[in-house]
Amino acid sequence: MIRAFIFDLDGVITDTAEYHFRAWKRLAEDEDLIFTRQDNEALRGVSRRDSLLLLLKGNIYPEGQLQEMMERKNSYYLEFIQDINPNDILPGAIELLQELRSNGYQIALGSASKNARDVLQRLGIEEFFDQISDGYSVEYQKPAPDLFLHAASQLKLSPRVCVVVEDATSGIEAAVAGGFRTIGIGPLERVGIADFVLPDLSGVRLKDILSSL
Ligand code: B16
Ligand code: MG
Repeated sequence: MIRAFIFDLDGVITDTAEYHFRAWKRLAEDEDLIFTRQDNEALRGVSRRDSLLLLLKGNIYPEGQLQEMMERKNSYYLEFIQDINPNDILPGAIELLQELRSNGYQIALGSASKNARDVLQRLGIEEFFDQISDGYSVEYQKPAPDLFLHAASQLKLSPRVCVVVEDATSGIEAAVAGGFRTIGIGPLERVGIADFVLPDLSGVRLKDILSSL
């Protein structure tokens, strides 16, 4: 029996990936590094620190410089997300959240982002979430299962009765490792190991999910 849904944020509820890309791109330009949209795909769902390490392509930098670059990238990102508003919620997300709510399911957020609360607030959908697990909640980020386990334990539920909705390979791997049921959002080559794969949330109804898991 399913009792709760844990939603990823970027790529599932809203598309902040474009703003993350622009912010990393600007940092890369500052530092005379090459960073393409294709490089950005590997950063999907990956923490800020691990994203920076990928961008630096194995080159070693002192910790202080890494911290400064992460802060600079985040200041660019914060500039880009200033105008986020409820129109930026991806199709179908609100309808599904409403249906889950009215059917008594618990809802949590499981996002690697340290800006997740800010983004939820700008989207105007904080009230849907019983619990928020974000980039501050655990030390080890996806693909470690810790973030989703944190969300389940905050909800006081076993992973077996929670469904994780994720768009990143690292996120689905994290959920599988934690013993959750999974819905993958996106192409099969990215989220094919999920129990149920959907291109996006538009038109998705609770009964379709329950019959497919
Ligand atoms: P921040 P998600 C992830 O969000 C993004 O997909 C990823 O691109 C980003 O690096 C990560 O959050 C950390 O974000 O720099 O804001 O702390 O998909 O887990 O909702
Ligand atoms: Mg995501």
